[in-house]
Amino acid sequence: MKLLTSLTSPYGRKLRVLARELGLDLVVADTAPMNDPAALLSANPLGKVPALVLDDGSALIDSPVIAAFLLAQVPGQALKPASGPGHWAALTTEALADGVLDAAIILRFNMAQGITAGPWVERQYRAIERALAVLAGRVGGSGFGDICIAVACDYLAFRFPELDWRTAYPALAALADRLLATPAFQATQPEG
Ligand SMILES: N[C@@H](CCC(=O)N[C@@H](CS)C(=O)NCC(=O)O)C(=O)O
Repeated sequence: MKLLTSLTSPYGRKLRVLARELGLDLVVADTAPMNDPAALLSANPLGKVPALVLDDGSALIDSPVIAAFLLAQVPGQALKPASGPGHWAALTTEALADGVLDAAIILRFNMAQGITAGPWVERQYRAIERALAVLAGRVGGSGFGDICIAVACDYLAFRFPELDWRTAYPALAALADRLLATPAFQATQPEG
C-alpha cells in the first residue's frame, strides 16, 4: 500500500507514525497537493493528502479513515481499543487533534493570501486554544490518541512557534518530549 502525502502534512505524519508503530510496511509517495498531480486526483477527487492507494488500486481518503484501516490491519494491536468507551474516546481525541490541525491549516491558507487578522482568523486561534486545553486532559488515554496529540502539537511548533503551548500545558509538553524522541517521530520530522 502506498500513502500519497506531502512530507510536511501533519495528517500524513499521523499515519506514517502509526504505520511504523504498528510495524506495517507503508510506501510513502511525496505528493504536493497544490500541484494537483494526476495520481492524487485519481485517488482523491478532493485533491487533498493523505490518500492511501491499496494494492488492488482502490484508494482510501481522509486521515481518520486511513488510520482506522491501518489499525484494523493488526488485530490485537495495543494502540487503541477496538470497541467500547476507550474506542470512542480515542476517536474523539483524534478529532480534537485533527481539528487543531484544520484550524491551523485555515490560518496558513489565510496567511498565504495576506489575511492575518479578522473574526475568522481569531476564531481559529480560539478553537486551537480551547482544544489544546481539552487535549491536555486527554493525554494518556490511548497510544493512538497520544500520537494524534503529539503530531498536532509538533505541527504548531513547526508552523506557529509563537504559540507557547508548552508553558501553558505541561502535560502536552511532557507528552511531546516523550513521543518526539521515538524513532517513528524522529523519522517523520517535517522540514522546510
Ligand atoms: N480531513 C483531512 C484533511 C487533509 C488536508 O487538509 N490536507 C491538506 C494538506 S496538510 C491538503 O491536502 N490541502 C490541499 C487542499 O485543501 O486543497 C484529513 O484528515 O486527511
